Amino acid sequence: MPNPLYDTLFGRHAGSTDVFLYTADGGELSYKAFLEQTAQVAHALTHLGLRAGDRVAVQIEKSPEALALCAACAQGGFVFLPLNTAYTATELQYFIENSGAALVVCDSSGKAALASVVEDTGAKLETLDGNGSGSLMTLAQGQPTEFDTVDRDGEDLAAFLYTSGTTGRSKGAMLSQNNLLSNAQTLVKQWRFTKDDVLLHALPIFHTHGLFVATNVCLAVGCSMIFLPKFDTEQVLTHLPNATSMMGVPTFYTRLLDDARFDKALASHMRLFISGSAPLLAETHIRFEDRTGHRILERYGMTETNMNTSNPYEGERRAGTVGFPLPDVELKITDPDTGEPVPQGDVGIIEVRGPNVFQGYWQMPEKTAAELREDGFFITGDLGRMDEDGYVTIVGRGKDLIISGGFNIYPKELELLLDDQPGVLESAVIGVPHADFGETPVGILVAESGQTPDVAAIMTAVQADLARFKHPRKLVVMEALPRNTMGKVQKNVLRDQFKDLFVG
Ligand code: MCA
Ligand code: AMP
Repeated sequence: MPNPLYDTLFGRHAGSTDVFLYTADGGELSYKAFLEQTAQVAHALTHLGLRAGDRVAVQIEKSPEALALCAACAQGGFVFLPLNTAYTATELQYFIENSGAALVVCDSSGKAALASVVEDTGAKLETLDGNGSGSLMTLAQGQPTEFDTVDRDGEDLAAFLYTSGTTGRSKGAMLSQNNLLSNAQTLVKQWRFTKDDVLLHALPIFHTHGLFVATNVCLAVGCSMIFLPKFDTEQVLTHLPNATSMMGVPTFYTRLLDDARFDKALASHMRLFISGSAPLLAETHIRFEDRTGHRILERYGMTETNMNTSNPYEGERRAGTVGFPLPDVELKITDPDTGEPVPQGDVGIIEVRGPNVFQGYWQMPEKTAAELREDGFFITGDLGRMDEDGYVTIVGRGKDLIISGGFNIYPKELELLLDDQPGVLESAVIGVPHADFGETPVGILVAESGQTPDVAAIMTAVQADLARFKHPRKLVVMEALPRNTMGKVQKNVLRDQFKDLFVG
């Protein structure tokens, strides 16, 4: 039975004894063994009563078994919904409720906190730990190692990925099989991946970058991955000589450059370093080339669209730019007020259209209509320009977003929490430059008349419900927020005022 995503990325490797994953502990897993485990997990999911189209929400550590669960969702026709391992139970509750997940899979350590949430929604709860154990795997063991792949159409949904919003409420971006597949196939060609590649994989697998870009590109050609639990400079330096390619956020590259052992010899076996998810400073690009002789290939994408642009494999990789639109992606730069294309070279909002563009936000027709035009162009909210050679440069964001080490933080979410704190009249959260994470959040508080907010107590209170990476790095009390004549808070003024807090 046809199931384009499963058949193309997974099914065709059935029986292959080639290595799919090398693990940090020296182990290796063949495609055959991986797909047998996938089939067992697919049986386990079916035994749990899941039906095609059901959402499977997972907050689990990175492991081969976690990937098998993702593959099993493709094979069984379930919608995979990965969640950042840093999210707190409070944050998870919204995703589970909003998605209507039929099954939640979590680490054993998080089970107690989620029990009451799933009791309210009626979802089933199973565990899968970083070492591959847990109740889901117990169910899978002993199941047949073959599974009748469920019939799916390319337009059927394959994944939900939540992205935060400028209103502070996260939106479930619905991605179809074709969205994922078309982009993986395009990237393989664009970046010249072959079966002989060994991809050093140190990204998390709950976001587009580590899951759909890195993993799907590898699966699309049947190459191997060195599958590290997380980015750790020591581990990356150890495994780099055995790899041919690596994908990372800019923090990966600045951390490597900060280590004197990272040199030309260590990178001599590599053919490609790719960066994305956040701006790579031109300075990092140049330092990297000076040190290793490699020019990092920078590309640009979004959860809603997968990858949109890429610097060329052959040809000039231009520092500070994100390259050209991918072959099947139409890209235009428009005036935010009129939606009309701006003159060539001018700055405007980047809009994209193509087989990569998502199907809309889950149960949010107004938000979908506001960002996805009827003609199929998606309004990214990123500000960019295209030079006369066709290279796209991202010059800023039309949306209020902070990107810290490749993780997105929406100021509104933090501001809503800060505004609720005792003695706080209002607040503004800004992103300021940070040497390691690129940007980091700082909260500016204005006191209610006659009050002195307890900054330390406020910090503790907001941290309780927020994932660690979203915690404001500093809270500052000011007399008043700078506003323009329309009364709008001038965050650019604040950003300028606090720009040197964490660099220098
Ligand atoms: C961890 N911490 C962070 C971050 N990560 N704080 C701010 N920003 C972060 N990104 C916290 C830790 O909890 C820890 O807190 C402290 O910071 C320092 O931990 P450290 O060990 O240095 O962190 P790490 O574990 O090394 O993680 C940093 C990292 C990681 C390697 C940069 O965040 C990472 O792998 N980022 C990649 C994100 C990614 O894949 N984004 C793709 C999104 P404490 O010590 O106080 O407990 S997809 C996307 O954007 C689109 C589609 C695209 O174009 O790709
Ligand atoms: P996400 O919501 O996690 O998918 O993040 C997508 C956002 O990351 C984009 O809208 C951009 O603002 C940003 N982004 C991704 N790649 C790049 C890049 N190479 N340079 C600058 N920003 C990027």
